[in-house]
Amino acid sequence: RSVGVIGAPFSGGQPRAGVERAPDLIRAAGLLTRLQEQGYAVKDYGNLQFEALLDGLQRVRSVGGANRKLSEAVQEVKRDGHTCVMLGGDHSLAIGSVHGHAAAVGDLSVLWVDAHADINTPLSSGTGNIHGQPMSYLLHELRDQIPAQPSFSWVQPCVSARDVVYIGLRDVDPAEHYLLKRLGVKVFSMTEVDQLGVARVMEETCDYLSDKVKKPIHLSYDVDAIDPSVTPATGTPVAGGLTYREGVYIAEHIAQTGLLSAVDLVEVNPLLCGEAGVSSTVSTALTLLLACFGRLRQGAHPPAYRLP
Ligand code: DIR
Ligand code: MN
Ligand code: MN
Ligand code: MN
Repeated sequence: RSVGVIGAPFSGGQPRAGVERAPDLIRAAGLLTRLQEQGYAVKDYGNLQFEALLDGLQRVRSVGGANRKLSEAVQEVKRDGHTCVMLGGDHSLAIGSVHGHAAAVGDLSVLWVDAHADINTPLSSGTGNIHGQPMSYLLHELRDQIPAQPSFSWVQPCVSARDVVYIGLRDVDPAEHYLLKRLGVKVFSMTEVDQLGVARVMEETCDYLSDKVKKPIHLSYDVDAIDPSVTPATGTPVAGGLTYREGVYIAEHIAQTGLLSAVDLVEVNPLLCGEAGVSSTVSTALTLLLACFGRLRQGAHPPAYRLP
């Protein structure tokens, strides 16, 4: 029962500055001590330092370089035997995080909790922002859709479409919708959350992911999955998101599988709203992470507890 925390203060996968400040904010909210109080040994691997590169508008070289570094760091955390927590930064960092995780442990299940599918290819993307594309770099099935880019030559696709589940989608581009349907990816959009309720969504998610072999789970949690009334401090908020309670339930349920092997918490940007909104967003991010590591809302006590 140990956690390794990596800070990845990187914003080059999208145009809004500020998201690089999130790792320190989430630590300052008490992540490390709270995890220790939950019974985990915690090792903080610190913040990665990314080189400033001369780069084009979409910062392909910066994003490639940052993710290469992150992949190495995640491999180290996994080889040290910890569950990995990657504090972003923007969601382009999932390329390095999932890649490093798979390089260290082999086949993975990926649970992607997000308002967005982040499966645009470099050619299908309307914005060019790489935080809207990480899944296309990771999927075996999309290998031939990724043009050769020197800064990404180190990336090998490492996830199969059948091992991916999405929850929370509500802003999906036409090309993304086409790809999700063509690849037969399991998706619980907000419509299915409304229809089934989050408890059944999580039952079906776990049944689906552990159908044959139980693979280690990579949870990639974009804070914009949660409704912007709760988490406004994010770059691409979309109305109609998960409630705080639904968001926490997803994390609680994944913790109970015992298969959680790496978590990304990304897209917290403190420069995009007022102080109250930032504080609500950061404390929600913290709560989600604590729930990933077994915190239950019913409370808890050590086995040897005695009344004072
Ligand atoms: C859009 C928005 N689909 C894009 N994606 C976002 O830029 O590709 N992802 N905001 O997080
Ligand atoms: Mn995302
Ligand atoms: Mn998103
Ligand atoms: Mn289950």
